[in-house]
Amino acid sequence: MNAATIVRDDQRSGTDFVGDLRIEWTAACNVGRVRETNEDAALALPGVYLLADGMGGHDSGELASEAALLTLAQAQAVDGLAGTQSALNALLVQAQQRIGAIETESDRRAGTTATGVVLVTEDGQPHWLVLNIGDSRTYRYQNGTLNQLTTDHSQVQEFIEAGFLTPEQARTDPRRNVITRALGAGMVDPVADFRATPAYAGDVLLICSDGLTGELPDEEIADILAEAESSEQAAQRLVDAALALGAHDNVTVIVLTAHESTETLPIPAVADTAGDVEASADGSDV
Ligand SMILES: [Mn+2]
Repeated sequence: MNAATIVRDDQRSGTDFVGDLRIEWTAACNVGRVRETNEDAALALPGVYLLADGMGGHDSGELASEAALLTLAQAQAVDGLAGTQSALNALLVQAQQRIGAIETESDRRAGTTATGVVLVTEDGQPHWLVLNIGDSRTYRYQNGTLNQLTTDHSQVQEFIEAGFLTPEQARTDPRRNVITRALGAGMVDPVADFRATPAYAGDVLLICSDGLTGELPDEEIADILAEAESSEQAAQRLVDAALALGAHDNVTVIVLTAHESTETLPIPAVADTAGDVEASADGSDV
């Protein structure tokens, strides 16, 4: 664990070799044009790519997002999805305790979202184990289509599911900042969603805070990903597009692309999403 791996007010890129995959990633975290502090943070370690969007006012949101990521940075991609998921759940409990200990100057408790992926081998096949708590998002861009792999834990998401709002209405609804799950923020136990999907060379993942999706509809995000020639260019252009639209919140993106690391181990370029596994927080389905 290394505090230098936290990305805030910065843009960093790297290449990780994990199993048979070469992962090219860029994490960009920008304060935006309105907020005085940057409560977002990103983390990239080989096979672990996560971000957190903190809340709580003064510096407590910054401390909360950093505490969450430094705790989750201890995640080891142990063999198997179920073992990794239970290790992550234990780390989420630790993170919740650390965040609960952050002093705040108001009655708003420190808290944070967390989302992203851990690359895990299951039955010899690499999988993205997707984690989410709150309203930050993880997407996969594949064959020209942007698919949100996570479901927001927010009041407007509940209105969408009830048929009261369209996703586009929700994006600008005044209630869009009300989240229903978080790490800390006075919530009782951290309840994350997990989902596993096979990882293939050619995969493009986008992990982002609501400072991106609050400014840009999915179609515009997909267009930027389609035209970018690298993870670095995609991340830069996504942040630039949010800034051009006013960047009313902190904006953080992690773009990662998976490539074959060797020529002797061909991996199908098109994912078979029928192999997806969805699981609840208790891990019973993994
Ligand atoms: Mn935010």
